[in-house]
Amino acid sequence: MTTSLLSSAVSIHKEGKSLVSLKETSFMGTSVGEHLNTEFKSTILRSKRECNRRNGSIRAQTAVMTPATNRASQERKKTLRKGSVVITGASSGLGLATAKALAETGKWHVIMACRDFLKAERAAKSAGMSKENYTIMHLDLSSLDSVRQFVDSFKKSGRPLDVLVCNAAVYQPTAREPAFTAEGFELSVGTNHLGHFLLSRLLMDDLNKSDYPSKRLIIVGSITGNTNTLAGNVPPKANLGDLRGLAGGLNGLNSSAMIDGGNFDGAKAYKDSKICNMLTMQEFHRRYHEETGITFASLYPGCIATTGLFREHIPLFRTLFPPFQKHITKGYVSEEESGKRLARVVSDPSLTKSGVYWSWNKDSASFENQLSQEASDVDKARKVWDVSEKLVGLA
Ligand code: LMG
Ligand code: NDP
Ligand code: PMR
Repeated sequence: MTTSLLSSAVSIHKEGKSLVSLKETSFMGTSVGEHLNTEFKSTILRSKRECNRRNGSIRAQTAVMTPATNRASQERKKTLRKGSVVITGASSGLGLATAKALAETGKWHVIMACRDFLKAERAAKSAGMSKENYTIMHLDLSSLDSVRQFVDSFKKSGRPLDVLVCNAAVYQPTAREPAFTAEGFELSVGTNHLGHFLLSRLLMDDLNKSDYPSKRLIIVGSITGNTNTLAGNVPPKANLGDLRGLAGGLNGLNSSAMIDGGNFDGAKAYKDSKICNMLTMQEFHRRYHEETGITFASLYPGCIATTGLFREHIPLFRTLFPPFQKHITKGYVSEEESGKRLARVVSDPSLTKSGVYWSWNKDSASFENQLSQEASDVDKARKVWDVSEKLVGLA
């Protein structure tokens, strides 16, 4: 234990470069550097704000000079229709809590994209969501046919798409052998990354067509995929290597089931899939933000230690993990709180910045967090995109 603690500590140190190492190191989910350079950042922010205010006032004056436009925009504000948001994996945990938080406002219609219709219906009912605020549609992310069928049915439904939340995930920490998706990809990466990759690519047009004031694509990430944090240094660590396994199709036959080509490890596969999620969000941002105005974002919602994500872990872990996170790391958040956080990333008018990985501090205030070196590697993001495109049949 001491040895691994020490060696992990060394590896953190090695990864960074002097001051950078301090800046990039997060402890308990909050960047250490965040505290150190708050002063510095707030100075920059202040001057940026000054600048915005100046530009803003010019814009405001223009608006006053064109009363017709002004009236039109006021009119639009008054009649702002309900937002339409698709949330994958909304039948439990974070997805359900987010659906509930959004539905409760009365301003959103939530399309719960779930693999188990009955479970989703029961979950929505027991969360107290009223019928007019949600629709359940079938989606099994571990089958690309199902993803395509979902997209077809969604398009036929005629509903607009204002926000898409890629939230569903599986975690197989105790599996000795890999399991596979319908197309034969290792299950965690196949579901968490490839299923969502195809889904979001196929729904880009619909998002782009939305006339909602702020359209967004949100892909849930996590701290454990980020090796610039303590949590990300608990073995096995995420690492995509040179993507040889992914390029080979993750089928465990003529290629490894792991992205980096190594031996199967369920916990690592999950963490790798989260890196892919965070890289994909950034690649979307680079390719589409300017042209479409869509906001692309990822987040670490906090450690929601009680969700179904840990259903396959050993009972001892499931018993000890919540008190460990509550009392020792203090990284714990309730499902309700995490749902409010994600709901803000969906709907808060102040969280429109694109390309951001959001996290929250202890007072539940959001901040733009730093991703690890690998999770922000531009070259790797492009490669993951290109290889994934081939695997899901888009290229
Ligand atoms: C792997 O094991 C499994 O092999 C794999 O199959 C998969 O499950 C994977 O990530 C999932 O885990 C990881 C394993 C070993 O971790 C454990 O088994 C520990 C389980 C922890 C669960 C909770 C423990 C509870 C403890 C007691 C709580 C009691 C409750 C309390 C109530 C409270 C009352 C008040 O992991 C290891 O190998 C251990 C090594 C851990 C390494 C940690 C990494 C550290 C790195 C870095 C150091 C940096 C230093 C900075 C420090 C700053 C300090 C100020
Ligand atoms: P849950 O297991 O509670 O929720 C996961 C959801 O994904 C469930 O609704 C599940 O459906 C669904 N799902 C799984 N496989 C598929 C599939 N093949 N097709 C469609 N839906 C599927 O876990 P969480 O709420 O904790 O996880 C939600 C997100 O939060 C994940 O992206 C996870 O990585 C992330 N996260 C979680 C953290 C935590 O501490 N819990 C921390 C950081 C990030 P079903 O109900 O049918 O099983
Ligand atoms: Mg971790 C320092 C804080 C911290 C935080 C915020 C998390 C979050 N974890 C922390 C620390 C530690 N964890 C330490 C010191 C240990 C060794 C005792 C530890 C262990 C541990 C295990 C075995 N942690 C875990 C596991 C899991 O199986 C979970 C996992 O890796 O799932 C992939 C997990 C998690 N710890 C977290 C979070 C958020 C998770 C789970 C989920 C996720 O990343 O999506």
